[in-house]
Amino acid sequence: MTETTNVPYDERTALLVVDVQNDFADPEGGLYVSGGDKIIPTINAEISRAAAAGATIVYTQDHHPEVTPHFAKDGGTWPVHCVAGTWGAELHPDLTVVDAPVVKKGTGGEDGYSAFSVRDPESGDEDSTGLDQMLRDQGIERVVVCGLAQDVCVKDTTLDASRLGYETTVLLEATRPVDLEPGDGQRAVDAMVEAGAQAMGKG
Ligand code: VGL
Ligand code: ZN
Repeated sequence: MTETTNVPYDERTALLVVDVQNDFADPEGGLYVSGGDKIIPTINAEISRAAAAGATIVYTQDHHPEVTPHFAKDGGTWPVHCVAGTWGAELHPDLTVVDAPVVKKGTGGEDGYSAFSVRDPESGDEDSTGLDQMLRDQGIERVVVCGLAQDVCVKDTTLDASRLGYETTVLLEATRPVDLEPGDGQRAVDAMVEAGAQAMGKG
């Protein structure tokens, strides 16, 4: 049975569906997050409840050039993933995609961990993705975060949302961690809660 949450969606709420892309959510993907495929039905149920309530829905897509200091082969941290124009960068085919904005992050070679901001891994310069302004223009006050990965992009998106003043909820049933180091997923939950976000459900 597909789990659903009891998050109350309304016109002032935005559901952020973070990086549900083949490289993270397909076992054949370049940076597969264990269980990433299993949460898609739960995410789809949230999307349908959010859409029915008139909430705003925003998808994000990790979107890297072939060469970027984000990748281990170029001096960074991660195996190659979500290269623009490849299968791995596409949203997972099982994800319900409604007519809604898609925020691409990392396109210029930056680390794009948060849906709200990107950061140059060498200079540390930060830049906005424009999402905060988009949500403010629509009168959004509450943000609900789901997707991948719990200890990377979901975490940074949730921390930013909370810092930017949104009433923020992360859906633990609809996210999974990379756990590069054992315990990263739980530490991410602790950090999100510490920042004032509500963690809903059991991961
Ligand atoms: C992500 C690692 C590297 C994510 C993106 O979407 O959580 N993780 N790039
Ligand atoms: Zn990435």
